[in-house]
This record gives sequence, structure tokens and C-alpha cells, in this order.
Amino acid sequence: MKFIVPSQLAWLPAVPPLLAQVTWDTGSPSTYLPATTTGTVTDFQHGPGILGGERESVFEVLSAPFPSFGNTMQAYPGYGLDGTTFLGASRGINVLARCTWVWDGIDGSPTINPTGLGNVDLAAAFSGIEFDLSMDENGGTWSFRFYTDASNYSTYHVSIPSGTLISGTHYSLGFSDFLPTGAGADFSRIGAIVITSEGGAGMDTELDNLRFTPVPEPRQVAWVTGWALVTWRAARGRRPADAT
Ligand SMILES: [Ca+2]
Ligand SMILES: [Ca+2]
Repeated sequence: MKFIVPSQLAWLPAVPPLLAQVTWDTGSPSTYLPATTTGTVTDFQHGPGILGGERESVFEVLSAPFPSFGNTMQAYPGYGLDGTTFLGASRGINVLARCTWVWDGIDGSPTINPTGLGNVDLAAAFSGIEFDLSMDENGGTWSFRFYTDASNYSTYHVSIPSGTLISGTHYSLGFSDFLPTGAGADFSRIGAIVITSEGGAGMDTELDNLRFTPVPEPRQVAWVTGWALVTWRAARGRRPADAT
């Protein structure tokens, strides 16, 4: 048996690069929205690290029996080790609130434009999304929705029951796990992404390390498989038993 030595690797062609990765949101620039009374606070952040160039944050305080305690909604580079996006909300005592983050291109409006991103192809490089979720014992729901257009979109709900506390629980959702409306989202033609956090009264929650789940680029898989086959055949051909 012969082993391949480093000098023999010099003739190998470079592994083709992965398809260009879609940056969802680096979290910069950040958003911090305080609210102490009922009503809606809206914010728009712009930057090259944000998919579509704009992140909309909408904070709706539905009921605030003790306004002085305050509420906050956040989106900024968080506490994750890789510095990826952190989304969060801290509600005051008995406060009911809804937080919505929207990526639908630069429209300067909290109204969702379901085709605003202009057919982003996520399916070419990704199989789903991942994140780490924390939530206090007040219970609540995070919803993730991908639009292809107004009639065709797909949604996934993560609901934590009241009385259950989770801390940094990792979730990995495949695009195929999302529930379709209409024909469902075509993940090779995404026009908008909307994430919503709603919860029980006073619920505090954080969603960290939000990212797309990459899949091996097909050409790279074919290259590696082909190389393994060539290597196996070459090694097999050198065996004395095969030389006859
Ligand atoms: Ca927008
Ligand atoms: Ca919008």
C-alpha cells in the first residue's frame, strides 16, 4: 500500500468555493426600542450587513397595567460567541406586547412588502435556519415566516408553554418543516422574511445566533466524491494482487 504524501497533493485542483453566502443580518447597526405606555414604536436600520439593506423593528405594547416598569425590544450584535444577530424583548410586569422584525427591502414602511427582497435564492446554499432560544416561565411564541409573494408563504411557530423556562435551547428548522399558505414559499425566490415574538404577560425572551443552515455546495460534494473514487482506484491499482 502506498500513502499519498503532501508533495503529491500539489497537482490537485483547488476545491471549488461554496456558493456566495447570503448574509441575513449582522445586527449592525443595532436597534433598541423602549416603551412605557401602550402603542406602537417603529424603527428602521440600514446597512450592508442587513439582508435587503433594511431591518424594520415594530414594538406593539398592547396592555401595560404598570407603565412605569417599562418594556424594551432589542436587535443588536448580542451575546453570542460568533457575534451574530440577537433579537430580544423584555416586557414589564403583566405587559402584553408583540415584537416584529421585518426584512423586505428598503421601503421605509412597517407594512410588509412580500416581494421587497426581489427573489433571494436561499435554497441554493441553505436548508433551513438555526438559533438559540431563551424564554422565561411566562410562555410565548416565536414565529418565522418566509414570503415568496403575498399569496404564497411558509411559517413555523415555536411555542413554549407557560411554566416552562428555557435557556439557550438550540433549534434547527428545515425549510421543508414550515407550514405552507397557498403554495408555500419557494425558498429559491424569497421576497420577505418576518419574525414575530408574542408572549404571555410579562414574558422576557432572547433569540441568539440566528443564521441560515448551510448545505454542502453540490459541485463540492461531486468533487470530493470524485476525488475519493480516483484515490481508491489508484490505491487499488497499486496492490500486487491486482497487477496480474
Ligand atoms: Ca423594509
Ligand atoms: Ca416594510
